[in-house]
Amino acid sequence: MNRYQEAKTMYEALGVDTEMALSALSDVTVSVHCWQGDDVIGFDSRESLSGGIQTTGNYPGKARTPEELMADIDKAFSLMPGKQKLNLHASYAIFDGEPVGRDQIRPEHFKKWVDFAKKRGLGLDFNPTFFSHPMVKDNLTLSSPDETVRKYWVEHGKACLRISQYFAEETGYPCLMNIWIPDGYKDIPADRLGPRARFKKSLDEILSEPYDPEKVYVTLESKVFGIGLESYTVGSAEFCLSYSTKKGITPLMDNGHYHPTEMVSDKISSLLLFNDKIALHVTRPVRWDSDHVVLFDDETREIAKEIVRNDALDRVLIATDYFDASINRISAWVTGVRSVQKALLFALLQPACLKNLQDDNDMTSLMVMQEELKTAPIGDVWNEYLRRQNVPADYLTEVKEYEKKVLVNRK
Ligand code: RNT
Ligand code: ZN
Repeated sequence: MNRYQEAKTMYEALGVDTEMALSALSDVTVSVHCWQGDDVIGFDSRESLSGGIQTTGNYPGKARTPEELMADIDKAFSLMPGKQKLNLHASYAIFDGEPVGRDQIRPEHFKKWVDFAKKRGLGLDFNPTFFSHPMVKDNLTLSSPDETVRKYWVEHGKACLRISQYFAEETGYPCLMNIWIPDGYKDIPADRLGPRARFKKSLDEILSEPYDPEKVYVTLESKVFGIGLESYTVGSAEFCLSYSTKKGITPLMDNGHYHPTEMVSDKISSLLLFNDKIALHVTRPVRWDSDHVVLFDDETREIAKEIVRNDALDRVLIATDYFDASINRISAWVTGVRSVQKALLFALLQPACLKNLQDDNDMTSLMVMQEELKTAPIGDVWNEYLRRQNVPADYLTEVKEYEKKVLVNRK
C-alpha cells in the first residue's frame, strides 16, 4: 500500500473522507498578491514605499519591469497547486504612452494585465493605491482636510471601480476591489472624529460611481496602526465594520491588523453571521504587522478551520498579503500560498464529530482528539494532492534554478 492509501485508511477510521477533502481543496481559489515580487514598489511612480508599511531585506532579483514581474508570477504560479486569482494594485499600471495621475487611470493602462490573465484563465482582483505617492499629504488621503487632496483620492477610487468592472467583464470572474487607506497620526490627535467623517464622506463619493455589485465586490480593510502612524488610524476596525455593514459592502480582515493577542480566527464566525461574504488578507505578523511569509502555523490553521467547519468556503474570499525582501521572492510566494492551502487541507481533514464533543461538554475527548489530529498523516494526503495537481513537492530546487538562470542577472 502506498503512503496515501495508508493515510486514507487512517483518516477513514476517524470518520474523515480524504477524497472529499482533496476535491474540496481543489475548488478553493486563493487570490495571490502581485506585490511580493517587487517589494510593493509598482510601476507608476517608483516612489519609495510609504503608508506605514515596510519591506525589509535586500535579496537580489526583485522584478523591475512588468515583463519581469509577469515572468516571476508565471514561475511562482507554476509551483502552486489549486486555483489562483491575481491580485493587482493600481500602482502596477503599465503606461505605454504618457503616464497619467492616479486620479486619471483607465482600463487601457491595465490591458497588458488583462491579456496576461485571460491567456492563463485567471481572474483579477484590484486595489486602489493610497500610498507611495506625492499626493499623500501629511500621511492623509481620503481623510485629508485639504479638499484638493481628498478629491484627488476620491477620483482615484472611482477610477479603480471602473477598472475593476473592466477586469470582471474581460476575465469573466468577479473582481474584488479592496479599499485600504494608510491615513493616521503618529501622535495623539486633537480630533478623532473629523478625519473619520471625511473618510466616510469620501467612501460615499467613491461608491456613488456606478458599478455592478454582482461583478465587483467592494471590500474595506481596517487597521490598528502603521509605522509612523502609531497613535491613530482613521480606518479602524470599528469604523470599517460599521461602514461595511451599513453600506452593504464586504468587510476585509487582515490578520496583521489587530492587537497581537487578538485573533482573526475568533472573528470570522461573528462576521459570517452578519455578512453574505467576508474577505481575508492572510499574513504572518511577527510581534507586529510585519507581513512575514505565511506558514503552516497555529493561527493559519485556526483561520482555515473556521472557514471550513462553518461551511463557508464559498463565502470567505481568501487572499494573501505579505512581503518579505530578505529571501527568494518566488519561494516566498509559493511557501505562503501553499501554507494557506495546507491549512485548508488540515481543516478539511477534521472529523465532523468534534462539534458534538463540544456540545456534549466532553472537553477531555475534544482536547485529546484535537491533539492527535495534529500529527495525523496530513503530509501524505498533501503530497497526493500535489501529485494529482502535477506540481512538484520539491519546489525549492526549481526556485533555486530560476534564481541562478534569471534572478541573479537582475543587477
Ligand atoms: C497594509 C495592508 C494592505 C497592503 C497592501 C499592499 O497594512 O495590509 O492590504 O498590505 O494593500
Ligand atoms: Zn492587507
